[in-house]
Amino acid sequence: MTLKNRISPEKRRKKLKELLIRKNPLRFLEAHDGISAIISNNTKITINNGEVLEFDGLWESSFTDSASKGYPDADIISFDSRCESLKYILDATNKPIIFDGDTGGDPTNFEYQVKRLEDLGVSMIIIEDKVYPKRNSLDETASQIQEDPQIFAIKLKRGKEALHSDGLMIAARIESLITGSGLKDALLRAKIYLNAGADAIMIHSKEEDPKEIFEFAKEYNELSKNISFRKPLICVPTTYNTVTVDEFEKAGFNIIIYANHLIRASFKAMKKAAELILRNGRSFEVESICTPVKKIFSVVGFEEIKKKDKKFQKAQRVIIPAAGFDNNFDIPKAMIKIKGKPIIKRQIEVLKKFGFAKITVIRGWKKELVTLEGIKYFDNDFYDKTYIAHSLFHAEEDFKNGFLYINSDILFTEEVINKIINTPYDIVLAVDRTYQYHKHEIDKKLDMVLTKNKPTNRIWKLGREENEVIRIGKNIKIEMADYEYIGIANFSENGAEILRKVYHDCKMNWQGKFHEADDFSKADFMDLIQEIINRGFKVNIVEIHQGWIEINDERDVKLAEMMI
Ligand code: SPV
Ligand code: MG
Repeated sequence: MTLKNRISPEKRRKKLKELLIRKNPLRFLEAHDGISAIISNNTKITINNGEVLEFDGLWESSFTDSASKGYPDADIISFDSRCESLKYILDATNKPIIFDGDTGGDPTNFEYQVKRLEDLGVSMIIIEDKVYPKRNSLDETASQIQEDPQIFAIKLKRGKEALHSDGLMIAARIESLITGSGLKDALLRAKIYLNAGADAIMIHSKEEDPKEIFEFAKEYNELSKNISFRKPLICVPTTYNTVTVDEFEKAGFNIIIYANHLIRASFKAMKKAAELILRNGRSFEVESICTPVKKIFSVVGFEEIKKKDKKFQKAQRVIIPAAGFDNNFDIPKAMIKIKGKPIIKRQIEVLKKFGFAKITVIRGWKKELVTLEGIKYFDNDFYDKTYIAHSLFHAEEDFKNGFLYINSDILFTEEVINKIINTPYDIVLAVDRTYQYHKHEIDKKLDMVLTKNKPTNRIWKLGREENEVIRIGKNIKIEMADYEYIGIANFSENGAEILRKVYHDCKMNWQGKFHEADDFSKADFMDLIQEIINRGFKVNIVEIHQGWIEINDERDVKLAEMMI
């Protein structure tokens, strides 16, 4: 379903009355679910004189609604269930709907049905003058019991009185030709029903020969003259299917309902497909009679969703510096496979769930190995002389909406990203305290963080309080540290601007050792963060508890593979 065909119930309800004034005859096609309603609604053809033909509205049939649910048409499917199908049909079209109301139940039932259909925006309900529970009219041997016409007339009146507006039309369906009561009875009933306030008359027949239908139409025209008003006349040419629209028009019919053809056509096609798959032991042979998956996606509105997804994608980029040389691996860390999938691919999969579609990667060492599609690349060809802070600035043009910074050697869960992107801070680092519990020997210097407020040991308080970094670096002793920085940081637009200003100022003016680096050219990301703090800007933390792993060596690869 797309949102294109939205229309208010009030507007839709009136459409049939408006159409009946403008056009004759009207053609209605059956729909029994959303997709058949899409076909009924969308089908258009151009004929020789250039005229475009389409159906004027949709018929919500009791036969095809029941059959689509695998049930017989015998008043078994509840009114609620019929309305459920109706809702999907209404969603697929802005054309008028005629609802097949069966017998309408007893007069009280009928009043409630009228109310419900009116609220939903249906333009016409047709009830048949048979006794509940009815049997489908097309079956030659089913028992067909017709209602007393005066009792039926009361039901019509009660329905009309229950109306809240003048949009919904109530039509009487005469079954005399189905039950064998004949033409005379049909005409008698027509008069009674019209006098009771019926807004239209439907005459039904199950004969292949249209003779009795045409006879009725002729007499109906006479009757209309005699009573000095004429209400629309409706037919359902399922059996007398050789009669053309023009012929019906000449005879005086105003609405023609093609009542069951979509379900019958689809049944045959479905059966053929099922048999072909069994016969061939594969589905290849069935493709030529199948609609492509993409076509189905497109008619039900998937393309629109994709377009909107694109429009509302996060403007903010993810920047992943992946230029550095590594001692432990012979390929860039971003490309190390964890259970067959490169780290960077795993990172992107998580990020996409949060609407991050713009990913920037800075390559350097063995850049030819980092070639994933859909990524914007910058290359730091001097990766051996200038370190990560400078690598990052190769992507400076992508800072403008703020950015999410992620090291290329970590795996993380959705929870980690969810936490860091939902903080109000300009610059925020994701930190963890689990280094305290690391069982394996830590033989690598970790990225340690000291914070303004000392962390509490109560896990339930995680991430609740605002806390700032006061020192960051590898030279902070583990015993002294409050947290470990995990390699993910978020910069708002303002945060990115602070980072830019500090970097460029240092680049121009800095001399000598730069925090833990020998000089500015060897600056790590953390050295830059320390400089930002020293200049009085706030760098906040968001505390996470596990859900990430840094891949330093083969041992970590194994550990990660165990965790995934
Ligand atoms: C229907 O489509 O459910 C109808 C028309 O009521 S018929 O099946 O011909 O009775
Ligand atoms: Mg029916």
